[in-house]
Amino acid sequence: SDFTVTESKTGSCFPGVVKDSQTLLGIGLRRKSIFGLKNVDVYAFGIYANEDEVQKNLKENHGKFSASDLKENKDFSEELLKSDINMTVRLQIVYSRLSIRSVRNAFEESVGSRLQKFGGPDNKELLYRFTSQFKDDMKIPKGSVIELSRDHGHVLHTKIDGVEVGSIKSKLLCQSVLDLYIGEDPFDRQAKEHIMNRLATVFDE
Ligand code: DAO
Ligand code: DAO
Repeated sequence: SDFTVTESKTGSCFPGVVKDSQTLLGIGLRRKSIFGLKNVDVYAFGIYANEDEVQKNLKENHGKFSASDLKENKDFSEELLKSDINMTVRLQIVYSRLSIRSVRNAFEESVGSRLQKFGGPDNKELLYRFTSQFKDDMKIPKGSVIELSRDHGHVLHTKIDGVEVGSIKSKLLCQSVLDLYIGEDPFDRQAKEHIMNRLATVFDE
């Protein structure tokens, strides 16, 4: 399966499959308002998981639901976030003036709020451990590909253009990063819906 999917607004291409037979479940767009004025497209993203693994791990609890029940089921996405199932978020940068400073700031805001939501207020150290992976002299021009992947044992690996820049073992961090895309208040609602529909079909098989 060497197909690719193109995000239509930005032209970003996503491979159909990444490592360990994780297949593309859905794509979306991360936008951000700058100066409280205009929304800019920052990156396109694709979310991946091995569907057999999802089925094996979650079917026991959710097998009794039909696919359409599952789409409405908040517990299902929460369980997926907390689980130890391998998942990958692939980001393709479309904003051409991204500085490491603005990545750090955005991350403190987006991931920081999730760390607080799931783990309480004492997570500055964890946030700092993550952001200190980004060095000030790193460049992330338009077209850069960043991969965040959760591997067994709740290890979050960060890769930039195929090169690993660091890994952190933390269930809370993994859950918080995935929450941005498939949690309660996702960056791209339509993308989340699409991903959940796709996973629901796994349970019909
Ligand atoms: O130039 O300060 C600015 C505005 C750009 C907004 C950038 C948001 C960064 C979002 C996180 C990107 C993670 C790769
Ligand atoms: O979109 O708000 C957001 C956060 C997304 C997580 C991005 C982490 C990417 C880290 C890349 C560092 C590049 C030097």
